[in-house]
Amino acid sequence: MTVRTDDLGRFMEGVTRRNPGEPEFHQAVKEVAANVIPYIQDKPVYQEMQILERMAEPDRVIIFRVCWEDDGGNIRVNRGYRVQFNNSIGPYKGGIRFHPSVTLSILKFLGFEQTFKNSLTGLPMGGGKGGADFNPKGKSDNEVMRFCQSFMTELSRHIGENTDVPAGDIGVGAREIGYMFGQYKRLNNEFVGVLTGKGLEFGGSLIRTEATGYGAVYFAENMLGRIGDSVKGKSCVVSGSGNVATYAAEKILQLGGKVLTLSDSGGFVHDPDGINEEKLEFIKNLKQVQRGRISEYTDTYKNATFHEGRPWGVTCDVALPCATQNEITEVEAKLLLANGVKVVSEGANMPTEQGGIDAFIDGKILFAPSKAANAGGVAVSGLEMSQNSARISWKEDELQVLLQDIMKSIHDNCVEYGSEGEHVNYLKGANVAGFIKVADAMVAYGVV
Ligand code: NDP
Ligand code: 2IT
Repeated sequence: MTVRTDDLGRFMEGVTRRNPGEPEFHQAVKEVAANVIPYIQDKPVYQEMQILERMAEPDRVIIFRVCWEDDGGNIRVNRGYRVQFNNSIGPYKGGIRFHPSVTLSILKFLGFEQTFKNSLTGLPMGGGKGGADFNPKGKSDNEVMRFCQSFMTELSRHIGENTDVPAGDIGVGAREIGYMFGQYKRLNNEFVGVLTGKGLEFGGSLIRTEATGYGAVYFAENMLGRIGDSVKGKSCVVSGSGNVATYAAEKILQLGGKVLTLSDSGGFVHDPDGINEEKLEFIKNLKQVQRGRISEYTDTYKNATFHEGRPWGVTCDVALPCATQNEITEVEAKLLLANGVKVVSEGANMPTEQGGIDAFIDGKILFAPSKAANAGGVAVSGLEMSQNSARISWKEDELQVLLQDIMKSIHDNCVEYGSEGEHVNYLKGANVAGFIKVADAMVAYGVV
């Protein structure tokens, strides 16, 4: 069968028509389809069964009203969502995001990506994502609790340990998971592993908190290791200062790299002396306990400077975008390349715009796409599910080894499907390897 150059265009025309006004979703689907369509040209079964078309359609989308009362006694209304994207290889699995920017388009892109990412982990998990346009910033603990309880009152009807297992994402950490798990347990009168990222006292797994950031750095280390190099001695620019960013920074330090920046939505701090362990603890406390702003770092560390905007103009060997989607534009990607970046490992989901991805691929640097690089978080979520089902808890050293093994095997899988001569196109490798397992399961099920 010959490759038809208009196939991607025709496929995307259909996706765009059926999902109007959803630019992030179109972007995520196009990125995958650009690699999968050429791959399936000589595999008629996937074409006859319309596998890619079916994968681009969520199994179901649940949208609901979330009412809650603020501390002033005012009634507030938000919109909640759960996108159950694909459960071909396991229960729907994926995080919950609370951020004012949340839209259906963003959650559909995240659920679509999650399906491929979860497939890459090798664990039996389907793809899903949820959230709300609720802004936890500036809210009291009691307000966050009332919101989480109201959100879970509706969500609880649609999830379950064998159906759909949510976890955290932007704006949802240990505090929110605790409130939501408490409400699920109360409503259903059962103690089961229906959420991951739980506190250690109630079924959480060791190293789940660290896993996404650590995993993104392990992936970079694997890519560098393949060409006889390592993170040791490398200068690293990291964006974000939340869960993923701070543990990515921690692992860089453990591997002997230098962390030059961290950021939040207000801007970034650049510390030419390097953000060491002590400074990183200061930032974790500032952002996660005090819920302050990254700019306050320069009040204590006087050699550092604060800048509005994003950190991609700072010269580095390794860039780790760990904040949010589309935070590296084509112009910023070209700036990173011009300044000599050698590795980009995406801790956030879809942090690079398509033009930026094209620049990294053309530049033949080591570029790890998010669905491969940040899969360590959901992988340890999968291990948390296993521990909950068996009512056991594994030791930290066992989990550390499992996480490293999973990241290595995702890396090797990308090499298998993404090699182009000496060079590896990790984007192609991740998209094709993630596709195959889900596609084969869908073929086995027939038309469902
Ligand atoms: P957190 O809420 O812990 O931290 C998010 C960080 O990113 C904060 O520093 C926040 O700044 C910044 N940020 C959020 N939105 C924006 C924005 N629109 N513009 C600029 N900065 C922004 O979230 P996580 O660390 O958990 O998630 C970060 C990324 O990693 C997301 O893309 C998420 O989907 C992805 N991810 C997370 C996983 C996990 O296990 N938690 C797993 C895999 C991927 P501020 O404080 O100002 O809001
Ligand atoms: O994007 C992601 O992989 C996550 N937010 C984590 C999902 C999970 O179920 O642990």
